[in-house]
Amino acid sequence: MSVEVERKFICSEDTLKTLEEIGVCVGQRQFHDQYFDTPEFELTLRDLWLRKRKGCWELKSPVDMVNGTEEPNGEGSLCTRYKEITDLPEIYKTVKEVVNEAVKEACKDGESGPSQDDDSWLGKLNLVCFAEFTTVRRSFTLGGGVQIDLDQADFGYRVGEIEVLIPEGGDVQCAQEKIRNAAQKLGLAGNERVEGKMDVYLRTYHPEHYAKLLAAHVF
Ligand code: V4E
Repeated sequence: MSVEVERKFICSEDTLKTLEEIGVCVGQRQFHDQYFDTPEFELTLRDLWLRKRKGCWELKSPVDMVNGTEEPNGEGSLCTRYKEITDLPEIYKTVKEVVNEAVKEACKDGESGPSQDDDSWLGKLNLVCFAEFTTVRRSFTLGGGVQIDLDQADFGYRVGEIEVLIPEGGDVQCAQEKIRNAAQKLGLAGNERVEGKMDVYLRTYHPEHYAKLLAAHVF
């Protein structure tokens, strides 16, 4: 399992020019994401993000700093850290643990577990699609395990992310340091949090869901 440490940024023309000078473009791809939750938002209110991308299931769950001594407004507060679970039985187990008791009970009998080509487990866990959009992504590498993605979502939002993948239990502070260096090279000055695609999607299309996540300090 890997942990994705990342910082989002708004890519100005100047930043793009610098990126094209100092980075290596490793390709462009397009993908469609579908995100799932219960009607009571039991997953997203816990900052759990279940999605299907290119036919594969992924669950992103937040990673806490063990000895987190982050200075406020430092790189740590700009970076998010999420564990990426891609093993479907593991995803199912994690999701089942957080959905409400009534649903859990209903799943107890004749439980066979999910399979990649059968999505009936979604209905059993009361999961419905609450967001779907397509992204065109251009990726660059800066070396040292630093990847930069420039995303254009089909609902009109553009955002960049600097990301470093580390193994679970790996050195988050080292990853944050690499991200800080990359941000400096790209001339990113601001210290304010930049919205992700989901923030903008929910704020625009599902303001009630968005308000609940804001109130729960997920966004
Ligand atoms: C973790 C998360 C969500 C799931 C989507 O994550 P994100 O990295 O924004 O999407 P994407 O398409 O870049 O995924 P990748 O290809 O890198 O795996 S939706 C909301 N969150 C939480 C979150 C947050 N609280 N704040 C910020 C700035 N981003 C994400």
